[in-house]
Amino acid sequence: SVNEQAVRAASAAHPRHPNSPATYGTAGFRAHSDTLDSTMFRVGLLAALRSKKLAGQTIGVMVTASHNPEQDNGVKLVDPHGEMLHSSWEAYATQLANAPSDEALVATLKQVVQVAEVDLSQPAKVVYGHDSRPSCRTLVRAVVDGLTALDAEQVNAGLVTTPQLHYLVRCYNTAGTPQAYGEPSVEGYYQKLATAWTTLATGRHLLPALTVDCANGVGAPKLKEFLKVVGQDLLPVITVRDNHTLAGNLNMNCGADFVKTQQCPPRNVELVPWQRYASFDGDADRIVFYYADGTGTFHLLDGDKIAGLAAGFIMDLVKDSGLGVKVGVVQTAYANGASTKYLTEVLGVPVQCVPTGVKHLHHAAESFDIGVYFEANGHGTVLFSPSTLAAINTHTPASPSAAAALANLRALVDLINQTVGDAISDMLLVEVVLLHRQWTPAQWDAAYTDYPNRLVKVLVQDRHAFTTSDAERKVDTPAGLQDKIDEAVKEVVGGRSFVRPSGTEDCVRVYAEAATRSTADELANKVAGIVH
Ligand code: 16G
Ligand code: ZN
Repeated sequence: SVNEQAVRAASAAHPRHPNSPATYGTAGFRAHSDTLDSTMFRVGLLAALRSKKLAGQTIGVMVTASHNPEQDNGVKLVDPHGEMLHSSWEAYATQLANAPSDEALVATLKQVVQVAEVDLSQPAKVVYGHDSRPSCRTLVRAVVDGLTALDAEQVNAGLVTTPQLHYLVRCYNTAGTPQAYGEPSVEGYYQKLATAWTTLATGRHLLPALTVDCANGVGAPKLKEFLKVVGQDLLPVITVRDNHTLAGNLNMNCGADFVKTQQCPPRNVELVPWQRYASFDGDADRIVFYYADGTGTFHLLDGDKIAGLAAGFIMDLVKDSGLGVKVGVVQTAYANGASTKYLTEVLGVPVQCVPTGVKHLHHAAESFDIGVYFEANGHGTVLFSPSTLAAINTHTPASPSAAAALANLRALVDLINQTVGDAISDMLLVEVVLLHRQWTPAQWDAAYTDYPNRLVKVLVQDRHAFTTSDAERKVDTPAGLQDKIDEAVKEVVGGRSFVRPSGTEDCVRVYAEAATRSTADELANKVAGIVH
């Protein structure tokens, strides 16, 4: 049974903050760091229970608030395969976080043990890590207190990117099996990626250096560590916004979220025309690319563009190697209509649309032989099904060119972090394609031109009154709203618009797309007016 004494005593050292976050949402718990101490302690308890439930398999805990302001923090659990916590357990996280007192926490804990049928006699093992936020030190200590209260074995991964933590979890749980994913260490992660990169890049004509904005976050030291392993002579990269220790800098006027939402380079960065740039977000699980043309005009190469680039390249390798497997792409409603058109009509690849949130994309991508998924915001990866991996490993190529394609595909499997979107790994994926194609960013961009679009935030009385269906492309309630949106859309050439409640902020988001900048803006404002 639960050591109530130990839990109660430990909980007393982590009293609940009245403003601590109430729900475990798409991004886990996220809030101002001052409110999170009890939340972290309780997540430590839950991670231990989750591991026990899964017979002692290793669970991950990542302390980060990604692209949020530096004073915020957050926490997410990682399931054994390196994927997001199973949704059936999100409610337990919420229940534990909301218990009003130490006594109530003990009672809730016992209830979770019972409802989730956790066998407390099982062992527990948890690996935890954190991003570069100053608040992480004390918050990680609270997680550790939770783990200790339930006697979980602990591995401290220290300062890591979110995808590195996901990688570690999968490695621990597959070690010694035929599905072994890699050495369970950050060095093992670098080695795996560097070896794959070396295979794919050796003998190619190097492209000019890529400049990477690290959002002044954990991506900075980790990218630099990786570059040391792989060597600048094989991967020329210049890091900027790479000071993760100076307070006040994280995500400040830079990073993937800033670049994507502001549609401009990081503040005070003068882009050299036609050169390649990329931006990581604060925990290095998202990346976007961009460049300026000869007139200085900014061009964004977002998650949709990455999906198109990656899918086209992988389809070519599959065809050239003679493998009979199928590629599919997963997007959300935010994907630019021009990208969906390009994927279906030019590449001829099946595209599936799912609700926002990595877990939905990841899950859908698992149903393809090779599933490419990206959110427009730059989060995504590529998944290879078990049977596809077997085929890639055992296939006998029919010609030297088929053998070369197969060797590239094998290296690509190792280059891609299949547990979750990963800025470092996705950077390498894009760079491999550009290297092999000898493309400038403008040649990559030429695949299609984004339709003008606008995203607006609408503050409403109760965002939970808004429910959607058809992968968030239709609102079901409030009743009658969809009809009004349809009417507004009909009046605009090339119009498309949808409304969804945010999963991370107290607001409703309106997206609109149209043939021109001004009509896209008009449509967004009109629909926002209807929602309000
Ligand atoms: C979360 C999601 C991200 C999504 C975003 C949408 C994960 C790990 N993260 O950050 O994928 O794009 O929410 O935010 O699933 P919104 O619901 O506020 O629009
Ligand atoms: Zn992130």
